[in-house]
Amino acid sequence: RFLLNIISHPEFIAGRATVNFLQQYPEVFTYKLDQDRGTKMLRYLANISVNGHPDVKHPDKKRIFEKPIALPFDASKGFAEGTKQRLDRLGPEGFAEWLLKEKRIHYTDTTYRDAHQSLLATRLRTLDMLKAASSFAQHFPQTFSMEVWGGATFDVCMRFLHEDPWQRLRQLRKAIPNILLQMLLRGANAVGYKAYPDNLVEAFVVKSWEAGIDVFRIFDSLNWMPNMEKSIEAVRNSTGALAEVAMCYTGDIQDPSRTKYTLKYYKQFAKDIENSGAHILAIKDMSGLLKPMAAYELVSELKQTVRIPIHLHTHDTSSLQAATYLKAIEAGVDVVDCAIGALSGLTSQPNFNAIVEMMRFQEREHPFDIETLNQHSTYWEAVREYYYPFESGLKASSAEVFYHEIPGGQYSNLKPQAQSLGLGERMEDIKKAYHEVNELFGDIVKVTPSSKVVGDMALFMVTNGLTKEDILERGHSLSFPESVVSLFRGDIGQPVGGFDPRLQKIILRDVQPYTERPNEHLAPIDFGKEFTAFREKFGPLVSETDLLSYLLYPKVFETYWAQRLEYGPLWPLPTLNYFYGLRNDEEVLITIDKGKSILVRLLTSSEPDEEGKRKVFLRLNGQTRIIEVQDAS
Ligand code: 3PY
Ligand code: ZN
Repeated sequence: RFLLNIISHPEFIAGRATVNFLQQYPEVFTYKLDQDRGTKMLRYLANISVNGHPDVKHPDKKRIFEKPIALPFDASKGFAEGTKQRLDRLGPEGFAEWLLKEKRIHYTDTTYRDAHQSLLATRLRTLDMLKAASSFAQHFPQTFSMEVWGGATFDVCMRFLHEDPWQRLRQLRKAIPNILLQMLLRGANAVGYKAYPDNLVEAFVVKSWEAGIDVFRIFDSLNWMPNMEKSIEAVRNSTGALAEVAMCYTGDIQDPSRTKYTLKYYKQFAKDIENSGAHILAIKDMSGLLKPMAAYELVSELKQTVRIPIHLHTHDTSSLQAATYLKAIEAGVDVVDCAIGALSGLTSQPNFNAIVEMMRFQEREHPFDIETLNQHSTYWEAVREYYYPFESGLKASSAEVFYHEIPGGQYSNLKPQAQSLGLGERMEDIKKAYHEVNELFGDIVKVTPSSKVVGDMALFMVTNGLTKEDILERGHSLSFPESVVSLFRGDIGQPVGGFDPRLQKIILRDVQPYTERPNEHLAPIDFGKEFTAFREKFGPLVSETDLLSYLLYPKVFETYWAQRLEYGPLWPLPTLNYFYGLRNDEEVLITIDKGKSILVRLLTSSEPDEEGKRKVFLRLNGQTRIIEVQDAS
């Protein structure tokens, strides 16, 4: 099998295998990792069936799920050429010129990244995506891009889903060969919450590109240009991808009392972004604050300011954002971000299906077959049910967002965070505190990771019953959350207009702040040395991309890897069984590899013995197997 893996590898067939072949393509080793997959998966299923999934705190045992029906992919028809082939043909500059000349409005589908990050705590599993991906790509080759990676999906894959984010990307690339794949990159913070060494960010960009990313949307959580420059350089110099650089939109350009983030500010920022080498400018409205008339004004002005295409992103928290898209489209925006109907709205993106209908018979219409798009939505509606434990509980949109300015991606996380601190009933106070902290911090841009700091501070104030005045008057005697100290030290960069020196002194006391790029304080990674040490620690089966996962999230990777060895790859497990296990007498057919399936039935389980262990009786392909599971209840 090992030899077969090598000789059937595309690089080997193409005659490009070098002495580094095994290091470059460690996946040829996977046969070892995946030995005995059936038994390993059985172990997972037995455990979940007895103990439940640790992430599902209160399962509704009576809940009935409908079977999601994905639209079939017709392999005989293949894929029509799309934006991916256009980028390959024209290169990034040529592609951006083409886009700029396009009259039709273009759409990015965010279903596989931001939509579920914002609605379902980022829990969507690869298998559910793969079931619809090729069919979507076959039916809608005219889609501009699909945002499928980055942001919080990277660590959540490993932390909560037993998945390798790199494998997810490679699988999606294979399933969607004709549409640009897009990711969200937090500039100097890569896909993390803090600054990383420059050469780690660069290596991350290169490997992401190799694994399938075509569009890097780069942003900085404080709108600080120096934090984005290295990532832009990496995309431009070391990949053939598009560098889409974002200005985060906050405040309200039409409110005369908001003097920091004005139209003038955004125009200057857009100019700086264009000068930095961006192929596309993104307006990243992470909280959904860009109102329709403001969008018209902003986009019209930016169109006069820069000569690169403009891509608009928003969250529909207030329910106003379809109108924002309409006005932005009138003003000439080139691309807008939408999520498939069933995963749209509220803290997610505006409804793809509805926006397509809005544009029907209009001058800038980009035709999409609405019936097929609706059928896709029906699939996602059924899939969404599986993830009910991760719903935010938000039932309606809310204009309150213009007051608290909480980003869509953070909103659904803040509640569980509050609950874990015993503040579940105090959401109203937390939103108020969030607003107050923003004022206290001098109106800063709030998006990962700066939004997390504002959230931490808000929770700190509510927990301790503190007001803004208390912080300013008695702050010297308070012990602030570590993330707050770190922000004021300069660890995630410099905010627009700098920090308020009085507050900075209160929070930092004797700690010295700095204003250089945080990454400049970090020693570069010696990848050769690190890789050797990494393999010594984790064995020969870990790959170069695993090393990047480890360097970004050491503890998370360590746990993920231990579970990977114990349970094998769990992505092929149906979501229903992944989260809820099997009921007595339930049988499931699981495709664990191309053409290889296992049939599993849970027969019964014994009462716990004196040590609390249960015997779980299962049938694997007709053979009875007994697995001992420690009952954790
Ligand atoms: C992220 O960084 O994950 C975001 O979605 C920011 O909006
Ligand atoms: Zn977003």
